[in-house]
Amino acid sequence: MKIAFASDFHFGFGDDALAQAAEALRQACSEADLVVLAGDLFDSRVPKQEVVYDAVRLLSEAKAVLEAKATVSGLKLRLLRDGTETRQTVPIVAIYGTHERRTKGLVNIIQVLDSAGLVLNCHAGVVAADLNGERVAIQGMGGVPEEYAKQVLDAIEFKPLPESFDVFVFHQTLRELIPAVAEGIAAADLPKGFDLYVDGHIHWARELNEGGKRILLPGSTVVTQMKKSEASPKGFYVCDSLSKEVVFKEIRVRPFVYAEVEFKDAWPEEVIAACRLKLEEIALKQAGRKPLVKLKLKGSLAQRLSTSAVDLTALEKEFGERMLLTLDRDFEGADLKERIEALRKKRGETTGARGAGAALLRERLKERQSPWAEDEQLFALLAEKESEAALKHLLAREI
Ligand SMILES: [Mn+2]
Repeated sequence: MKIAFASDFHFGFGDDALAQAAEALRQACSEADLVVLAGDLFDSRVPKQEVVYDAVRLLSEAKAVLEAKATVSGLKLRLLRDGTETRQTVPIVAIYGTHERRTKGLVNIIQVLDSAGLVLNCHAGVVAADLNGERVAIQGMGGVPEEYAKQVLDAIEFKPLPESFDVFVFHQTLRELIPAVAEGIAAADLPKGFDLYVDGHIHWARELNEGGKRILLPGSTVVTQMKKSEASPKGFYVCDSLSKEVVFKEIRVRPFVYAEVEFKDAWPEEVIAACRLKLEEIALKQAGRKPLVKLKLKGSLAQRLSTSAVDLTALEKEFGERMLLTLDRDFEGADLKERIEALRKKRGETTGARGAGAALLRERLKERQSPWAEDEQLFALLAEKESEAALKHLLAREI
């Protein structure tokens, strides 16, 4: 049996996300009997209806292709979930990722797609696929906050099925890959005995072997963070469950170029000239789609000039027609105050006023020694603007 593993489509993250997911999914359907999606199909917890519309159309198309194939090949599917076993026909298996995860009591978009018959949600469940006497079993766990991952893994007690090619699909950071996330799980924490482990979440494709566990990271199909690590090929994996062979299939994507220029005690005009030279060089190499380009400016400026002394607006305008350009000033020694300000601004943008509001509310509740101060679900519901659900939650619990 051929199984395709893809991940992190991030529907809703601009036009590239849809176009590149479509390319990956169409190619995966033409090459595999079964498609497994390892989370973050969508970029947000509550995607816009326009985004859902596009995704539904794409998945319906993929489902039709795979179902037609299954009719010819005789592929049989069963889903074991919540203590019941059901016969299924949809050869697309999915879990939710960190971007789609919602708090207890709320419905996530993968559950919506599952109930619409477009995917089989295998979070805490098993999809068993039989093809001509050969069996593949896919089990999974959706993306949870890193600090709870081990706990959830242990609670569900995943076990491989007898006499099958067993795949465990999840959506977490692995300490072996990103040691900085100290609370994350390590390969040793993963359930034992599976033939293959497939992890979403990490956006670059890679195959690794940790302590005898074979782990595949399909990576994302779109660049969502302009980091050096995202400048690697995008695509999906196809695994042959009989030969156990795995092949990476690259897809066509908008080119992403990450480059750095380094300076020492440079004057602003020197910085601009060097950047222009580098950008010309990048632009010349590109043919076809407008590339995404990130140019990082490193090193130091003359006489400890502030980074604002380097005016890059003309450069941005000059190359705007030829590329989607981001210039990142990362000069050392420049105004520390300025950098701290920038960092603060960035933090404020991501956590937002909502986070500050929640912190204030919690503080007030603590002052009054209210037991609600510790109620994580209440805060999660408020953060998702689910005021009605929050009210219900308040009324349901007697304190
Ligand atoms: Mn992701």
